[in-house]
Amino acid sequence: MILSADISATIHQAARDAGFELCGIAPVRNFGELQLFPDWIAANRHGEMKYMEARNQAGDLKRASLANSAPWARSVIVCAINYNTAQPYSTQVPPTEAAGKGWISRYAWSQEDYHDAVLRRLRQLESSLGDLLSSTDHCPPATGPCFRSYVDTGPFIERVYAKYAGIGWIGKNTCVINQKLGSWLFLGVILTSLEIPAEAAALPAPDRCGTCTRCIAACPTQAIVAPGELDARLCISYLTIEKRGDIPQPEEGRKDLRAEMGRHVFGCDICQDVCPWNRKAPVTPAEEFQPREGLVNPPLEWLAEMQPEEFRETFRGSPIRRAKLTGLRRNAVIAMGNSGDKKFVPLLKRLSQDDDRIVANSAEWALERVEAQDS
Ligand code: B12
Ligand code: SF4
Ligand code: SF4
Repeated sequence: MILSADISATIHQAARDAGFELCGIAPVRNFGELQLFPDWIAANRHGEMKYMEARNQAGDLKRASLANSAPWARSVIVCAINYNTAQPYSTQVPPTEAAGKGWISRYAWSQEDYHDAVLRRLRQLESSLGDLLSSTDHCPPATGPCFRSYVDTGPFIERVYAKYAGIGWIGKNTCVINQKLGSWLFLGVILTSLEIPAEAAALPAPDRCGTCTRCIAACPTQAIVAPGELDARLCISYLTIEKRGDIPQPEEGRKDLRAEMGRHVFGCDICQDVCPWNRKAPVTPAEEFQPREGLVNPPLEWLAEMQPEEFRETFRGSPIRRAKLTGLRRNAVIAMGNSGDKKFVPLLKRLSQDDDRIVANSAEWALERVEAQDS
């Protein structure tokens, strides 16, 4: 039989064996950060991400507390894996190399979709823990599910549990940052009905942002409205990945979001690129996170003209499918407008007649923008 004090060490070792760099265990509590969530939703900061509004039968927001979404859970095992690769940061690409090219964020150019890559490892961890613990009195079969693994899809805010599991602190850019590894980390979470003894749980990592505000200053859309508080509706990551339809036209007193998207075609890394804790971030040897050919600085014409079959082929098993073909083409067309490069004029003229109304609308905007540039 495994003694309580050994469980934490057993879990950490099994996580390392499954390929995670970091692992920690958080207790289930109503942490202060979770209490900010209902106001965040009430302020509509989640935009069109309606799944974040999910409520349980009692009408409580699921993500606000595990008591609302998984009342059987007693502890949260949080694992993290480094996905950084030996590629330049978006803020470091020389203008000559960036010209006419888009930017796909670091997490998304990978060989394998991170959801699959992380879930595979979580399942391995789950199964070794199941084997190790099933014979002990910690996990009697009658108590129902002992482990449930999630990457992104669980109805809870992973980063809050990552903080209390000691993985890292939540930076002013809202990302979890580890002192040694930086923030290029995917999180994977296993909820468990196992009561892991409090003394074995890690302490929350101390906040090491200090007086730095680089991420806030560098964000092109001012989406970080206060330290640690993001208005997703302004975030380029949201606009390029989650936002369906047209990118909204400028509101009173605000700059044009399309113009601020720059050359981003999927996601955005700026607030992490400028973070001093990523200056010496190590790179991963994991094959599945290495970039697919053609996805670092991809040519904008290629993306803007992509057809359904090529989209399916190119992005099979890639998180980029989430933007859908329309979204990716829309983003590429907007990036052409932002390039100011007149070589795109003939293509933009053609695309302004595209059958896809969203692409056509964006092309009209881009055409106007390119033509307005001084020759
Ligand atoms: C929805 C979502 C998004 C949305 C919204 C992001 C956001 N900040 O909320 C969008 C599409 C914009 C997005 C973008 C990105 N995402 Co995302 N995303 C998620 C997802 C699915 C849910 C996050 C969530 O619940 N947000 C809700 C808000 C309220 O949470 P939060 O910002 O963390 O909120 C806390 C603070 O804001 C604070 N707070 C709230 N109000 C206030 C007010 C004040 C005054 C203060 C001080 C604090 C404060 O308390 C909050 C908790 O209530 C998670 C996976 C998961 N299930 O958790 C991945 C996740 C957070 N994303 C991830 C990644 C990698 C990204 C991107 C880097 C991808 C990219 N390159 O484009 C960017 C990063 C942008 C950024 N700066 O956050 C990783 C983060 C890993 C890490 N190291 O932190 C996660 C954990 C996925 C994973 N499994 O690895 N994402
Ligand atoms: S991901 Fe980009 S747009 Fe979003 S908060 Fe960070 S810098 Fe701003
Ligand atoms: S850039 Fe500075 S303020 Fe922003 S997350 Fe990194 S250390 Fe914190």
